[in-house]
Amino acid sequence: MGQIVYGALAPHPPHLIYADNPPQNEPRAECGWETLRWGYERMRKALADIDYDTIVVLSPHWQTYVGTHFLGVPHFQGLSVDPIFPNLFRYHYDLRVDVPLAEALCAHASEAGLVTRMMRNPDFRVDYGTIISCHLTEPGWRKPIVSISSQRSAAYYSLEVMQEHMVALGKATRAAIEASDRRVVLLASESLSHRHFVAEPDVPEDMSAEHITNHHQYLWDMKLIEMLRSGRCQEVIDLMPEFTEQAVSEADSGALTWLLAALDVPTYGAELFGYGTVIGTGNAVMGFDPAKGGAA
Ligand code: 2X7
Ligand code: FE2
Repeated sequence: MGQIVYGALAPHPPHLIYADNPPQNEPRAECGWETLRWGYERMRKALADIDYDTIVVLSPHWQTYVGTHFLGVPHFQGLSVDPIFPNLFRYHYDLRVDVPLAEALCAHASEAGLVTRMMRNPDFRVDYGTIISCHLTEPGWRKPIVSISSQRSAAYYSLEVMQEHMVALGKATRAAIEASDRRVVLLASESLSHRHFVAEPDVPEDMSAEHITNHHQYLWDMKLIEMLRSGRCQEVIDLMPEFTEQAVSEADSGALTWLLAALDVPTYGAELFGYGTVIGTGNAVMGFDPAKGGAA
């Protein structure tokens, strides 16, 4: 029987790749955003002790307006350029997809009443949210992935409709994985508060310019982190529409709601590996370990 062996909040600011200087990325940096990069390092250490087959990620930067889509081609290769930060992120990706698991997820979601589609275009450009969260979680790309689009029901209908869809998608994700033979790590690829500056310093990695955009956003980030750390995940789901609106959060993608629902709404705490701001947005790297019941 398959199993979800780990679930993480795994934000995807391109700045973290830029500052890490991996060979796949063209621009080079001196330093920057260490609290988050070291946070990912700690999460990778935690994952090193866990045996898993596939990473399943939901990203805000693959946006679909009619239903939820799943990558459905075994191999993708290309150049991903961040449209806002082409100076920081020009990344040559080469990744494998666990197509049978993607098809199982798609079928289960469809049976649950969601509109779904497999994405079979071999020339499709994989979104940078998927690439960055997967790279920072497993820089060796040794595991195949399943990438799930963000259905923009929050924008098209309302945050409440998004919540209903994502809870259903989370439950379907769990059921599909349990019916498979895969051990899976789930990633919700998103920032928490997401109000950002509209200009960057001359030296992008100049950390004297980096801080949260305002106190209000910081308070929301700390509130969410504290609730996740103490396993108050149903409260997080209940608060999500208000949080998303007030903190202009990337949770409008549905990624965090999906993650919590797929983990069966944990009552144990997530471990906080790191928190930091990126061009004013709030980002936390956090992991739920169902086997340990969470060690906050
Ligand atoms: O997509 C992003 C993000 N989520 C956070 C910060 C900066 C840039 O891009
Ligand atoms: Fe983003």
